[in-house]
Amino acid sequence: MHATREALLHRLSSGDKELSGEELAGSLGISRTAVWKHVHALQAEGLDIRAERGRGYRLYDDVLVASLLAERLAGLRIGSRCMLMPEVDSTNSELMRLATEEGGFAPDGTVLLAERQTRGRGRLQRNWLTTAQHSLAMSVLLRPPLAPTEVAQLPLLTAVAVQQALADLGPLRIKWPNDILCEGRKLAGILTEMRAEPGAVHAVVIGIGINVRAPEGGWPEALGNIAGDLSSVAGREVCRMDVATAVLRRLDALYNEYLAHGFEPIREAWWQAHAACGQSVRVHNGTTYIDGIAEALDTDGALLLRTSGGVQRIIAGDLELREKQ
Ligand code: BT5
Repeated sequence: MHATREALLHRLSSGDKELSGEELAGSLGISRTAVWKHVHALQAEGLDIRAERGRGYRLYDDVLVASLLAERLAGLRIGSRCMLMPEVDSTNSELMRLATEEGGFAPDGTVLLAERQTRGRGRLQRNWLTTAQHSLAMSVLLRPPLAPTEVAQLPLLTAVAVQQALADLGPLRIKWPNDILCEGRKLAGILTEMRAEPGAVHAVVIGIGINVRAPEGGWPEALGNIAGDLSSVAGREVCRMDVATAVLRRLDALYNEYLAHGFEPIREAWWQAHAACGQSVRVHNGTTYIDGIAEALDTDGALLLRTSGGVQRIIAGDLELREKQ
């Protein structure tokens, strides 16, 4: 985006009141006429910026601004570089390319957000729906000092970060392995990918998709009974920049705690937030259904399931809650 327009959006997104043409001109180092021209250009791009006579300009859209996010995450590892793209295939794929392709420059802590994903991905080749202006699609690059086997702990840590960061909005629970639910509806999902060779991890990309508002016109039929959104849960309009900031700050704090103290405190927090501790569940592991009681989370993220034949370790799959939450 044009640098002055990004700076203008940064200023307009920072507060919740009108800013006069004079204030904006002063802080951006341009004339009031130039402010007016840039506002017009942004309006022509479809942004809802209104000029109130005698008071100034106000932004009514929930806009993502990379420089504002970087400012809010200043000094943290996560957000050391923040990028926003209007459209990508998948923020995970794009960030992995930026991290690993020849000349790949993206440093540890890089955050990539996109307004639209043309091939948003879930686990196991599934699709993830991102709706422009209503969803958050973001990926975080880490270059962790971990063994490849320990990387499986990072999506669990991320689920805890999302659950804790947004807990004020409603009673959010984690569903193994990486869903964030509220009253049985999925509000967010996490997809972690890595490039490694035996003994060395080069790049881990953690993708987080969050439904901040439902799509206009409602969810597509396939998601109608599954998906939920934060604004409905909170009973008010939730702002995407605030959600992104809260989640990434919490992720940064938990990741530092994890590097300093290991997985145990994270595992405990994860288990406390899990929707089915000690409850009856059914797991589909790709080939069969296994019924049992969710008994614990193993250190590598496997779910320990007490079945009629003893405790089974479930490494991957989908979990169905058998009891009402
Ligand atoms: C996930 O997979 O939940 C991981 C989703 C990760 C998405 C982020 S967005 C940023 C980054 N870039 C990417 O390309 N991906 C990451 P899984 O557990 O496999 O769940 C996928 C299933 O969730 C689908 O098969 C649908 O049933 C359902 N689903 C798809 N879109 C959804 C949505 N927006 N809200 C709720 N459920 C959805």
